[in-house]
Amino acid sequence: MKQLSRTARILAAAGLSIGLVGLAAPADAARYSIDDPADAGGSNNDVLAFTYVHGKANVRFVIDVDDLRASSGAGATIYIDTRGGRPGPEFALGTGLGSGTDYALYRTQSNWRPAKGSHPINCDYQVKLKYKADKAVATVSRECLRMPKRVRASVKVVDSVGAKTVRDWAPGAKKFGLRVAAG
Ligand SMILES: [Ca+2]
Ligand SMILES: [Ca+2]
Repeated sequence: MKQLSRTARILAAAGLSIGLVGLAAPADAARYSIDDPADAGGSNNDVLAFTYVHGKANVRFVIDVDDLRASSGAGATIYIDTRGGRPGPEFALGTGLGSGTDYALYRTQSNWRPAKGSHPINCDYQVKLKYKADKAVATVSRECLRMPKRVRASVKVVDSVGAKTVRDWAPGAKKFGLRVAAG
C-alpha cells in the first residue's frame, strides 16, 4: 500500500468523517479526524477513529470503536490540551463505555494525571454512547475549558481481553492531534 503523508491521511480521514459526524456539526466548525488501525488485541473497543470539532459554543469529541456494547467494561479518557505552552493536557474527560456509566471532566497535571485534589468540574458537558453506531460522543462546553482559542486532544481506551489489559490510543500514546481553532 502506498504510504500517504500525515497531512494526506488527516485530510482523507476528515473527508471520511463527514459522513460519520454528519450535519450535526456546525458547518463552520474546525475539525480534526484520524483513523486508527485495528490494533487493540481483540478488544471490542478497539479505537478505529478519533475526531474532534471545535465549535463556537462547545467541543465535540467522537470516538469510533469496533463494536461498542452496553455491557462493555472498558473505559475511555479524552485528554484535552488548551495551552500549548504548558506541557501535557489541561483537562481530561473520563468515561466508562458501558450503559449507565458515570463520566467526569477534571483538571490534569503536566504528567497527564489528575491534578492533585482535582474534583469533577461543575460545568456543562455530556457523554452519549451510541451502541448501534459504535461511537462514544462527548460534548464539552468551551466555558468548561476556559474558552480556549485552540484545542487539541488525545484519546485512550482501556479494555480487558481475557486476563490482559489492552490500551489503545489515538493518534498515539500521549500524542495530541492537530490544534483546531474555534469555528
Ligand atoms: Ca485501534
Ligand atoms: Ca498543555
